[in-house]
Amino acid sequence: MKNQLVHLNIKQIRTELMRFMMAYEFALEEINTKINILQQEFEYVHDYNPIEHVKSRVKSPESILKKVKKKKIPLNIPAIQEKIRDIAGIRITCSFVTDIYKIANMLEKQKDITVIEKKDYIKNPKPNGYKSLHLIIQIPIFMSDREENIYTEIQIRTIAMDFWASLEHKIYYKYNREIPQHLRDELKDAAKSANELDKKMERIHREINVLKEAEDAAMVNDDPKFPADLLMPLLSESYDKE
Ligand code: 0O2
Repeated sequence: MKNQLVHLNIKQIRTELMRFMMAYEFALEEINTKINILQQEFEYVHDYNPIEHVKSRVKSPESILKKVKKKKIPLNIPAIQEKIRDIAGIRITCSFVTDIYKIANMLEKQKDITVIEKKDYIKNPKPNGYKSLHLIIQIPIFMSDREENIYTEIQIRTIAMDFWASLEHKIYYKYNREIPQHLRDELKDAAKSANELDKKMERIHREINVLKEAEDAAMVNDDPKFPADLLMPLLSESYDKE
């Protein structure tokens, strides 16, 4: 009888743990779908893709437990859900800095996303040179018998910022969090170069855009798939009133 009870409890705990982890997977699926839609629509309307790539991950149980210990969080599911807000994480890499804010703004405006916290390490970089826009959001997940609001961390950065952060992350762990001063200086210098590259690339992009817009405007009247004279009524006032 006692054995049966222990077995039952272990089964219950296992089910709860599975549900706990699955909720984060579902949150990531929801957000990935949102990003995918934004990406496709943006590309169609603006003829360019502001997102280079997207990576997502659920923190491993080992990393969660490490953080629980480090932050002295009580070892129970509700406390962990409330206090560790980056169990689900998404990293969006954009082409240009302006795209970062556009993407953040498009996500923030969605009705089912609640922004809990925003850290702008682009306007206020970390002392080591780290740059990125971080959003902690909550998104509802609907399961068979419950609805849960799941915290997710979204990091948005440029390719140059991402390149810098990945290298710094490797060095940080290689030196067990104590990076020698000369490497810290080099990293700071590299962060400055990455920043200059971002600015230069954005300038070039803007210049090309002006040329492209002029070309598009000239071409639009000649597109046989969308004959301007037939489509004009769609935009006219009389059509709006009908
Ligand atoms: P990992 O291994 O990437 O998951 P928190 O500890 O998250 O509750 P914190 O540190 O105030 O609170 O959060 P912050 O500043 O928003 O940083 C969260 C995440 O941003 C980090 O997660 C890193 O992924 C990234 N990050 C922040 N600062 C740096 C930095 O200086 N260099 C690099 N390379 N990444 C950074 P984790 O959990 O620390 O690490």
